[in-house]
Amino acid sequence: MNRLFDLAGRLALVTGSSRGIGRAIAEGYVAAGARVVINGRDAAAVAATVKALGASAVAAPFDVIKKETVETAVAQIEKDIGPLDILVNNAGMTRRAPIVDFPEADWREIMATNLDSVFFVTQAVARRMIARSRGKIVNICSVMSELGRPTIAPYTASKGAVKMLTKAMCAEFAKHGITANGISPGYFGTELNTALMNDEKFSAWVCARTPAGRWGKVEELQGAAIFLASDASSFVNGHILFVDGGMTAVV
Ligand code: GCO
Repeated sequence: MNRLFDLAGRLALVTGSSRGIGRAIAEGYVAAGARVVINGRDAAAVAATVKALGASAVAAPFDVIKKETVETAVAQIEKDIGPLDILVNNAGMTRRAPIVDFPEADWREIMATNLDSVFFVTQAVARRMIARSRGKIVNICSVMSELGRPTIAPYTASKGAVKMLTKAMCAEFAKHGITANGISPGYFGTELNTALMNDEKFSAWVCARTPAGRWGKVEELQGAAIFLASDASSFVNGHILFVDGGMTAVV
């Protein structure tokens, strides 16, 4: 049974993996036997994460929102480190303000980080996966791929788009032996949510709105990420797997 979830001999690129959900997924992949390319814009943070993860981790600090940079970086990774078996499009950010007050620059930064990056990195990696007739793509969506709440409209729009991009990838890539699936986290204790976790009222709302009655721990995303990157999900495609403590199952 373990063979189904074994990532030994596989190489994964996890964008935005120097911290938060991306780092947790990278740690899970190392534990499952994979080598992992750690990515982020901050080279020092990437280096620190690689040091912490050990010999199975390799640094690739590049900006995922620039198409040319992405193409060069992916070519370099495949030349210097090896062919990518797994891609996790995780890089993401948020800002919070009412729609009518939302600055244009913030809208564009969120869409570039959360959506353009998924498109550009997937273009570069999937082209090579197609040539090899195999690959596993995992896109980090959100409960906001399905639900809205005030002050995060750009983030919500971006995560809804990532959900649909995942299904579009399935439509084009499945015949090449590639699966493309999404993971939709609920409310997790990450830097992206520090302000919310420190807000007693909001945190109480999250715990009441989540059937599990609590915030998620990032290590609780590792199982879903390993499943969707492994042979265990060979006939799972275009699926969005919610890891949200039941939030989207209830009113
Ligand atoms: C917020 C939060 C959410 C969650 C996450 C859930 O402002 O409501 O940041 O966006 O963090 O996206 O999947």
